[in-house]
Amino acid sequence: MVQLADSDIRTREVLGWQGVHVLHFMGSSCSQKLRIFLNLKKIPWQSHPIDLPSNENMQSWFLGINPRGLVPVLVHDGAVHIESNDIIQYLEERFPTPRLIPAGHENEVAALLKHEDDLHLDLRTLSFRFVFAPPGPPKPAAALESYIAHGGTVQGVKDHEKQVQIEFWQRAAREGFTDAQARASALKFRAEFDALDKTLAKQPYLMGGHLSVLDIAWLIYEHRLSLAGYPFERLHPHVHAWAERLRAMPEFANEVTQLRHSAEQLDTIRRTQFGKTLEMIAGF
Ligand SMILES: N[C@@H](CCC(=O)N[C@@H](CS)C(=O)NCC(=O)O)C(=O)O
Repeated sequence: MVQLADSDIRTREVLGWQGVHVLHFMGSSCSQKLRIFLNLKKIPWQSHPIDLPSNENMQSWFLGINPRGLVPVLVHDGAVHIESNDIIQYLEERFPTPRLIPAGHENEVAALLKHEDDLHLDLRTLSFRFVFAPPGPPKPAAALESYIAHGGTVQGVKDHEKQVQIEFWQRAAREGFTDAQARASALKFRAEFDALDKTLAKQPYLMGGHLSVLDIAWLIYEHRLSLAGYPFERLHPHVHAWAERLRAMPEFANEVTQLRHSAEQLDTIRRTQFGKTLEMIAGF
């Protein structure tokens, strides 16, 4: 679990926040995952929107709460928790009903969520290439400089994960999101969703007969990749049917229907992205 140490937290006002507070962004996939979890659990929470497109997450107020500069962040009774999957596992312990991690499967679920999180930068690559499609570098140099200069620690030590983020944005500024990167990321997801499709051919949810956090986590990926033009219905029909069922539930629908672009804009981005769609680049 990543609960920050007192010395990591420079924005001291959050230490006085009582109850469940979430710093998040409407269109962020990890924030959507956490909000769906909170909806299903019916946990009351206070919202603190952080505007990623204007790089609010790279300014010192937010970096004083999460030195990684990432959303979502949970502040629970003055304790700061980062990393969406850790936040979810922490809240599952504190608010055990309804169960979204089956009893006795905590370690297995933790490993499966870690595997899902390891694909996050691949999701980001495909999102920036096919969904957000910014005309220039995704992070302006000034925002990136502020982020780098801030420093900060996680659990008292200099943070390796922040360096990973810096390198991701620096590379994006240098090279953009190339065909080769997009193809490699798409192929990773194809292998994952091939396996999930086999599972969902046999059972209604990823862990069997009941909805779990794994359904939430993978639905979020499926949803974003659908927006990027990934052909789920053709390649993974059971995943497609499962996703349609989940998206029809209000706890999911409220979080995934709001987009930064209209459907028409998305379609235009998809078709005009250097003249190439995800399907063409990945060879799907
Ligand atoms: N492993 C992290 C990943 C969090 C993450 O990358 N969040 C994205 C939004 S989905 C973010 O804050 N990006 C910062 C940015 O776009 O500047 C988690 O699960 O919380």
